Amino acid sequence: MENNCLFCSIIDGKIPAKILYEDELLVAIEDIAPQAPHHYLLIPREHIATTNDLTEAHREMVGHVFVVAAKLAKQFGIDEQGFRVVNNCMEGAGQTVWHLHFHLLGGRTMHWPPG
Ligand code: D5M
Repeated sequence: MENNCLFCSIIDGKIPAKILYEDELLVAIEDIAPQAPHHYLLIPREHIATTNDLTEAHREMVGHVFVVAAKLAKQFGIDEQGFRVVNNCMEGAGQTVWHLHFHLLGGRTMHWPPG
C-alpha cells in the first residue's frame, strides 16, 4: 500500500470501483473512462509503479495477469472476436496512473498501429 496511490486506495477499498474479479495477486475493475465497449483494468495488488520496475520476482504475477485476462475475455464473450491487453509504460506511452496495470479492451474492431 503506497500513500496517495489511486489504485492502492481502490484495492484497499478506500475508493469505490466496480470490482469484477480478485485474487491474492490482482484485482480487476471496470475502467472509469472506457475506450471500448469492454474496458477493464487488471491491477496487481503489489504497488509497482511501472513496467520498468518489474523484476524476476514478478514473473508469476505477470503471467497470471494474462491468464486472468483470457478468463475475463471468455466470461464477457469477447474472446472469439478478439481483444487487446495493453500496458502503457511511462508518460510517453500514455501512462497516467503510477501503479502498474493492464488494460483489457474488446467489443469493437481494433486498429493497428495504435496511436
Ligand atoms: O490508464 C489509467 C486508466 O485508469 C485510465 O484508462 C482511466 C482509469 N482510471 C482512472 N481513475 C479510475 C478510477 N477511479 N476507477 C477506474 N478506472 C480509473 P493509463 O494506462 O495509466 O493511462
